Formats: sequence, C-alpha cells, structure tokens
Amino acid sequence: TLAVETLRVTGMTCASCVGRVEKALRRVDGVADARVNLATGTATVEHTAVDPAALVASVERAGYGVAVAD
Ligand code: 9UX
Repeated sequence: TLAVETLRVTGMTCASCVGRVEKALRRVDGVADARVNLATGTATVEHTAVDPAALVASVERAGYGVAVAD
C-alpha cells in the first residue's frame, strides 16, 4: 500500500513548472508517483518509505518553494 504526502509548493506560474516539480519529486527514492495542481499549489506524492526532507530538497533544487503540508 502506498502512503500519500501532501506538499505546498510556491513559485509555480505555468504548466511547465508543474512538469518540473513532478519530475523532481518522481526522482526521489521511494516515490511511486507525484501529481501537482498549479491552481492550488499542492503536490500529492504517492510513496513507499520516503524521507520527507528529501522531497523538500528535491523541489527546492528545482527552484521552487516547498513545505510539508500534513
Ligand atoms: Mo513556465 Mo515555471 O515559462 O519555472 S516553467 S514559469
């Protein structure tokens, strides 16, 4: 069973931002899938065992602001 982590992402202004953030999150060990909603600034990450700090670091490296939402 996959767990879900929700992140708040700031600094996204176009559809390509969404793709960049999803790609960054999907590269993190343990992540099965990641979906980003531009309108709400929310990233939903399906994962097995994952380090939340690694999710945050990956999005920051991609150039966006991010915080764990739940
Ligand atoms: Mo769109 Mo986002 O031109 O960093 S990719 S603003």
